[in-house]
Amino acid sequence: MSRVRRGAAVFIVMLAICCLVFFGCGGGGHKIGNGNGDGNLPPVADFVIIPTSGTINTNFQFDASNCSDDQDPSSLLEVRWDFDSSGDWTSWSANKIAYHQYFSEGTKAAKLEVRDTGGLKDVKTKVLTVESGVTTYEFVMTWGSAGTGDGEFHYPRYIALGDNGQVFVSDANNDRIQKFTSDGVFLTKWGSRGTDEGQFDTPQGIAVDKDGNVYVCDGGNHRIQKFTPDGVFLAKWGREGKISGRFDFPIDIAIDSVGIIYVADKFNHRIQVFGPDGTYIRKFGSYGSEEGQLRQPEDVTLDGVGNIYIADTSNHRIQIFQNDGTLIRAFGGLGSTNGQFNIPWGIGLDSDGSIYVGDKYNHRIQKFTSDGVFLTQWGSEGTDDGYFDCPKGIAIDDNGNVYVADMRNSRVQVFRPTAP
Ligand SMILES: [Ca+2]
Ligand SMILES: [Ca+2]
Repeated sequence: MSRVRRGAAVFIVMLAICCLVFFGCGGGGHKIGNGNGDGNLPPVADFVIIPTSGTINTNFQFDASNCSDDQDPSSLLEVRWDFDSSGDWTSWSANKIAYHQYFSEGTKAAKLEVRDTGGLKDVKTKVLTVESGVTTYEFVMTWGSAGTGDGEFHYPRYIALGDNGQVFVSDANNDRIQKFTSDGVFLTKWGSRGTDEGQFDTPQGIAVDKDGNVYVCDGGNHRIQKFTPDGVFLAKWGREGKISGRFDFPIDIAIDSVGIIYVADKFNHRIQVFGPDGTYIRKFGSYGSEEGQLRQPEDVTLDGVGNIYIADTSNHRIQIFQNDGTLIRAFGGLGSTNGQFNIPWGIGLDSDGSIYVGDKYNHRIQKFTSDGVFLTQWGSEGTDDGYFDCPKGIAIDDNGNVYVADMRNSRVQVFRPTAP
């Protein structure tokens, strides 16, 4: 056989093999099988993501129930997931529903792989966007200006909200309490400079009990005074001193659901606890910078389960205690970056347990999770709407609106949360 004819024969054999592969195994060219001769086809991967977009708080549901196959019912197909295309796959499972939460914002490429009982596979990728989900705050309204008239202030310090949304403000350097509607309409006022019942020396923290009665820290008189919702004097207790039950400038007050009263006793560097009638019960805290110690605490606030949040002001931190005085956690430190403070001296808690802090010389409000993780902050020094000059007391209503005593601007400012 000549070299040419032998080459032609090889070519024909090769062509025959190609045809056999193409038509024999390919089933006439309209199907591609697995090579086992059973005609099995790969499954088709498909899935939906619910919701289609979300935040770092969203637990996304991934549903691959719509995967299909030529031979196997969906129940026999197995799936696995790589939720962020990291190469880190879940285990194979016949369960078509999976859940995943993303802890960082950004665009994610979620991958599904499906396989049939013959081992044939298919992959599908879908892209979703995860937002940060952090609520921000926008200015709503302000009221007040420097002065002594109704609705005017001289260095307002603390704010408390009544059951019907009334806003009580300690107008400290005017030695009085003022009461407003939630829209800032002046309702009433009481108090003047002095030591008689119903008079004040720079009133500070305010608390409203379940009956609507108003407790006021009468700082310079080293006592607590109790009033009706309209300011009629009811009771008082305390005098200057270091022993239990006495005060050295009581500056903030909080009342729990059964009427137990907590007082931040500023220059005694402690929290004192009283019964509803002012009977001394116990105290905790001592001067120092170790964990659990206090230096000039200026705010005490309670959450719904009785934990105690303290602005440990001169230590530039927030400390959270259990009801028995055991420290849960401390966070903060002197500075101006997120999560640091320069004289934190006001605390607000919302119904979700988030913590708001009046950060005096950083002229801003900072918001944290109940675990003390920084969430957001707003404000800087100034006199325009939304700016602050030493923001102090904070109160949050049931709708998440944040009321701030903007001390050296002698006004109240209100902010509302905006959906992320
Ligand atoms: Ca198949
Ligand atoms: Ca408080």
